[in-house]
This record gives sequence, C-alpha cells and structure tokens, in this order.
Amino acid sequence: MTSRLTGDETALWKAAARVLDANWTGTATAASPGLYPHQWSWDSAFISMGLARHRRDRAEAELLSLFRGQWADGMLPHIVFDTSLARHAYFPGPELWRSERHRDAPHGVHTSGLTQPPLHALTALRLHECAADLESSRAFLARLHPMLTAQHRYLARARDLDSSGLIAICHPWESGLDNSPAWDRPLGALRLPPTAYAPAQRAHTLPTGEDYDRYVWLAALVRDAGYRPGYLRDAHPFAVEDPLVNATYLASAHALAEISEIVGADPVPHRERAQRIHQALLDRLWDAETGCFRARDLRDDRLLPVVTVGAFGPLLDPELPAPVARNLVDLLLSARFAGAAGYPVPTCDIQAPAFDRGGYWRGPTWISTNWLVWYGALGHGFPVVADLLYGATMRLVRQSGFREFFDPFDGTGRGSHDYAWTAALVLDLLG
Ligand code: 9WN
Repeated sequence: MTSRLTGDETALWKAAARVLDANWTGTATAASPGLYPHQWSWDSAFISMGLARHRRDRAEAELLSLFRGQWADGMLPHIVFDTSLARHAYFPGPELWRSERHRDAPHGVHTSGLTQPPLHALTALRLHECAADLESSRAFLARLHPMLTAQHRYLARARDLDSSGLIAICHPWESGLDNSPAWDRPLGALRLPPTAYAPAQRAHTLPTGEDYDRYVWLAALVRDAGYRPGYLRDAHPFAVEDPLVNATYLASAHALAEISEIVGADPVPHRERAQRIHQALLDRLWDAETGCFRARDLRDDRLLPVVTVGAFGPLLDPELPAPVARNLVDLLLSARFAGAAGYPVPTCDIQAPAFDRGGYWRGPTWISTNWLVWYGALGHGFPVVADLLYGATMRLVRQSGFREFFDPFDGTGRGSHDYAWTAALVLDLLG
C-alpha cells in the first residue's frame, strides 16, 4: 500500500484487500463467493492486476492457475472449475462442457470449452510495470510468454472466422458482457429445436430466463461439434465480431510484443498482428455515419444496431486516429452515456429501447468496463475523462460496496457482494 493515500482511501484499500483475501482459494480467486465460486478467465486478468498491488505472489499464482486450464491448441477456457466444490455449486458446471473427453483439454483439470476477452498479456505487462523485483518479474514473463503466444496463435488460427484479422465470439458468454442487448438480434434469429436442450437450472440469485436456454443450447452445439474450428467457421449459428473483445485482443497483442522484447523473443509477429487488428477494427466495425463502433454479425454480415459500452473498447488501441477517439469521447460524455448517468459508464446507450437500468449487462455500470474505458482514455491523453471515470468508480464502491454491478443513475449496488474484480480494480486504481 502506498503512503500517499488519504485516510479514506486507505480504508477503501484495506476493505478491497480483505475481499481478495476472503475469495482466495489457495491457488486462485473465486470470482464471487457463493455465486461464481470457480476461476473465470477475464475476471482473473483483472483480479491479478489488483493482487499485484497487494500480494505479488498471488498475482502470479492467479495467472498460472488459469493457464493450467489452457488446451493443447492454445485455447484459454473461460472457466477453470474448482472440482473440490459440490456439483451444483454453479450451473452450468463441468457436465455441460465434458472437457475431460477432449484430446486437447488438460488432464486433471475441468474447464469450459469457450473463451473470454484475451486481456491476459496486458495484465502480465501491467504486473511487470509495477514489479519491485524486476529480475524475478522478467523470469515470470519468460514463463508466461509461450502460453500467451499459444493463446494468441489459437485466436488467430481458430477464431478469425472471416479471415478479417478480427476474432469472433461464438457465444454471448465469450464477450464477458453476457446479456448485452447487442446480442438480442443474433440470439433472436436462432431456431432452437423445442426439446433439444436442457433448461437452465440456475441458482435463483443468478440471471436466468429464456436467454439462458439459448446459451446452454449454443454451448452444447459447440461441444457436440468437438470444439472444432471448422465447425465454428462454417456452421455455428452465432458468430459476432465485437469491438470490446477485439480491442482487448489488440491491446494484448501490443503487450505481447513488449513482453517478447523483455524476454528476448521476436516481437514482430505480434506487432504485425496488432496492425491488422487495428485496421480491421476501423474497416469493419467503425460506423462513420453514427460515429461509433458496433459489433458485426457474421451470419448476416451486418452491424448490430444497439450501441453499448463495447463501443468505447477501441480506445484501448494506441493508434486509434485522433478524430475517431474524439468522437468516442463526445459520445461518452453525451446524454446517451456519462452525460445523463450520475454513475457512468452505463453498459448500454441510455436512449436505446433495450436499455434497462437494472438488467444484467443491459444498462448498469460495471467496474471492469469502467476500468477499460478509464485506461483507454488515459492512453489517449484525455485526463479529464479518465478522472471522471475514476471518481465515479470510487463513489460507487464507497456508497454501495464491492458489488457486481450498479444502477447508473443512483449508484445502488446489485448482483453479488464481495465481487472480486470490483475489489481488485479499486486496488489497481488506487495504485
Ligand atoms: C458466465 C464471472 C462471470 C463474468 C462474466 C459475467 C458472469 C457467467 C454467468 O460471471 O458470467 O460466464 O454465469 O453469468 O457475465 O462477465 O466473467 O464473474
């Protein structure tokens, strides 16, 4: 903890560290006690950044534990299950994925068969940037480098479904923004057989509903196709290029180039990949007419109509042209986002018909997306915007605690308590 914190900040810092301590399982951090008791991929990336400010040993262990779940083809699964927990601890558990039957899945670890935003190289670099012992940090990066390289190789080989340079999500869960209204149209176009899927049996405290039946059905399709890239490319009914997912991919490709330099490996392939992602983001997802980024549905080759917080993801691109970045900031400050919300950034355009201030990923403010936009705004030299997001984030947790998500108008906390990434990102922000 740094001594420059005020008394109030010190109290917040300590409370955040207590949440991470309580959620630590011995090898990794539960995303949230009770509700999400396993290890999630992009949660771990955020959590590790917070742990780096508190328990450096655990920050490294967190990432290594996650990569224990990496498949032989490089796929980093979105969940690594804690098999010591009861079967019904979380639905859907290992029984949906059956990873143990797949030849590429690791032995002795149960995982899901989907992935999540690839933030991990960015996390690894951030850990290095705040390391006290540079030599030991370099050794850790050298250990992680082949795993990160394999993760990016998998994404380029198996998830660039249109050979565009961008990766596609094949399930809403892969976006991390599960119930986002952005997915309403492609989900609505699915033709589910009436009895071919098991209805979602979720704890009453978790989001459920008709969408979850679709989610389970989509996941089962991928599983039954043996998680084959050819199936995902040619036949799977849900395939979307999302600006936030691709922006994390791009930021991580840059980070991986830097990590390669630090460990004496070749940075050029990662730089070239970053360049391709940068260009494809602009060519395929930038909607010049409305001045924002939108997700592209690959199954009907159209941009999706709803503007969400994902539109600001490309601020993570260090080479985003200045007028485009300016446009994004104007949108962020407009009445559609921060301008009207007391506690920005709402996850969906407030003026969109689908906006729902309490709906899971359909309006509330989340600390993960706030952090990403904050980081992007800082990188583009918008300190006032960054300060606005920093201030809103701190007010939320001071007022409502380390909740999963928050009402964007009055800051009421919602979803689970003691949510690990909320606590971790507060530690990262306090520095
Ligand atoms: C499905 C763990 C995860 C987050 C996601 C969030 C939620 C799971 C669920 O919880 O997703 O992966 O059961 O709803 O949407 O972003 O990684 O915290």
